[in-house]
Amino acid sequence: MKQLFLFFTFLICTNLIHSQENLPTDYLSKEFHEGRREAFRNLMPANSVAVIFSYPERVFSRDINYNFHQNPDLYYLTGYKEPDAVLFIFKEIQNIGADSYNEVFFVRERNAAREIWTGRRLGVEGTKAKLGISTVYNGGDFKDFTIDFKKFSKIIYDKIPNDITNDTSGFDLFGLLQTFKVKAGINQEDPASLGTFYDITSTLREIKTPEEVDLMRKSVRLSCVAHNEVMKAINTEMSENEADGIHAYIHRKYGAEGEGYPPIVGVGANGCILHYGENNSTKMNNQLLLMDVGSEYHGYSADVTRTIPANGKFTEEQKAIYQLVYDAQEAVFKICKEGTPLIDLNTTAREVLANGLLKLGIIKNREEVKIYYPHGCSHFLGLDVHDKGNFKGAKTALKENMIITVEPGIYIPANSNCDKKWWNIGVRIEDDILIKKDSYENLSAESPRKWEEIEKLASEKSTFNELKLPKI
Ligand SMILES: [Mn+2]
Repeated sequence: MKQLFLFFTFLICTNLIHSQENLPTDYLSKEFHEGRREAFRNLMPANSVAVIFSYPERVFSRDINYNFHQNPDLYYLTGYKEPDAVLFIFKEIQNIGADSYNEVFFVRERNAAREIWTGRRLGVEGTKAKLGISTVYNGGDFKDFTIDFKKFSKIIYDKIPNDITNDTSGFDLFGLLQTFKVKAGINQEDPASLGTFYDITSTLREIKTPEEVDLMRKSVRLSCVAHNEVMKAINTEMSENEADGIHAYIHRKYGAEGEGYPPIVGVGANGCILHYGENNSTKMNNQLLLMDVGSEYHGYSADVTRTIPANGKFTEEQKAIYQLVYDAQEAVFKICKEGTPLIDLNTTAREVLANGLLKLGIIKNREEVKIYYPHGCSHFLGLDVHDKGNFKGAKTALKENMIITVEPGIYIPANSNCDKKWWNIGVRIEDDILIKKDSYENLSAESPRKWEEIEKLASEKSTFNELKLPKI
């Protein structure tokens, strides 16, 4: 009987596994996610339970949602990519009746009718088979599931969103959150729980495992190919949106799901807006183009910025600012290794930029550097473009297998208090750096940074120059 049951389970699973063909084969393995859950459990205090919800779905247009993006913490711990789910990780083994487990995962129920409309669902059996989690139930089972939250010394959870839709089923994210709050007796978020959750996920995620480094390498490399192709394709008649589109095409050509953040593609004055996102200037003319664009590959975000002249040649002023930002970046690279305090990265960049701006006569005293360099030099990079990491002040130092950005910049908007020959020059150069014991590896080295090399690449032809489409 048991064999027969196993046979049918196998059939169902096989059916599920084969239900979608030609999927990528380089997703994180279930062993990776299992290892991360175990590492998470090791950092939990005694007699505690951690609760990790999926992200909410968000409306794009009336009854159409944005493409769903999973909560990176839940993805990291499970590989599950669907909404309406909640994971419980227990520090100790729980024995309820005949059942024994140290994690329980509630997922979206399979529903043939809904799946025709909104896509395949892994369901309970698929989650067990593909993600290797053994205790899995439908979200609808959570309400009657016995978890006595009062017996735990600590319940660890992340911020609870209060602006999500309620499909009234009781087992969408809204229903799961409500049920959790009632069961756990939570009326108000406990800052200590949020703090513990952040500390644990940051401690894990700030150090990349070899599997993660492989995916990061891929994400960053293919983003570099995209930057290089735009450098070749660029011309004064191109629109910001078209440059954005070339990035997007190349990302997808290499199998990336999309971009890790809204692309910043800004010419001239637009390049001086730090998080410019309209990308709607119809012509580049003879301006500088700042492109801060990175792919998301299997969850992992690249974050690469290149600044290039649309006509292929830097002016003297553009070159002077560009070289200064380049020098700042080089100075920071030199101290990229385990043990360097994180704040030294920004201090070093600011020092070089302040000296340079003084020399060019753009500022009168060192303090004014923050007018033209208003942001920091580095952030962690990974599943989130501004990835989680434990920054605890001046003593926090770089560690082996962290991945950070190094991204100095200078932005001189029109009407700045300097010679107007500098106006509307915005330059940022951003690379993705893997920290090693005594050195670093620049994962984005495939895209040129030296102004001479950029001009050389810009003089080459791109396959996109040959693309002929009808006029409309
Ligand atoms: Mn960045």
